[in-house]
Amino acid sequence: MNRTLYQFPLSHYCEKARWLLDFKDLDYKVTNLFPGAHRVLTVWKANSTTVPTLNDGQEWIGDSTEMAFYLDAKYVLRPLLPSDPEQRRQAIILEEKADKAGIHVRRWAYSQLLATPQVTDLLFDDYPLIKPFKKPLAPFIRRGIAQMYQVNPEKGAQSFAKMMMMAEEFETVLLKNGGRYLVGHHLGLADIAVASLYAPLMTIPETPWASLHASTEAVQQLQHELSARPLGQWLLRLYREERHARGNWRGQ
Ligand SMILES: N[C@@H](CCC(=O)N[C@@H](CS)C(=O)NCC(=O)O)C(=O)O
Repeated sequence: MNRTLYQFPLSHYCEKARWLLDFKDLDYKVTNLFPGAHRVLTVWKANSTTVPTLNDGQEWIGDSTEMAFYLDAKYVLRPLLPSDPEQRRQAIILEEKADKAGIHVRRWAYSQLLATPQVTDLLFDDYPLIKPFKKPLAPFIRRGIAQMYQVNPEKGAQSFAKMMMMAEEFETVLLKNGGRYLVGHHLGLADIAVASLYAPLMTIPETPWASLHASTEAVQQLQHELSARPLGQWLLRLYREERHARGNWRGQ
């Protein structure tokens, strides 16, 4: 197999990329890059500063949205985007919004959880060469993450408001479309983007974030609230019924 997804195990954009590949029924290897050092490879090969980065044969793609377009163009079975032009347009708009919401989900979640031992474990435990240095390195990595993603209580509160406002928008679209999918009558790019980018807020078995549920009161409270709402119930259903993971999020 000549297809590798480079990732951080904890990243929800990487979950989105894994789900895109799984949806397409493609085999792939998952390789973890360490935050910071990842740029050596991603900038060199894909001209991108972020993961997920996909290497598919001769091709390198350094962004999850570009990956979706690339995969749909190259592997035409099981389309991620609808063929109807209006639905296609809607799906692309929703996907872009989901990517923006993902930034707020990440900032809020880190503002609640960055200091917890569970997050430290998730940041280090899948890197056998670095794990032995977890204790001395953890404060530097936490500081780097806080700086890079502007994680602080004030920004966290703003992000909470934004991600909830966007959740409401997605929920309205979902309910208008019958409650099963965001666009049309099949799982597609918009669903995968929204579900994976909000997934860290829920307790979903076999995802990187399953261990975080009991971490803080605010997270528990939000999970409780989301689980009682259509969007949360939809997200849990998608994971239960339509997330057929082939690759292992832990990578190697
Ligand atoms: N627009 C990008 C966003 C990906 C992204 O934000 N990745 C984060 C991890 S969640 C990353 O690589 N951060 C490291 C960095 O910016 O140096 C995509 O959809 O692929």
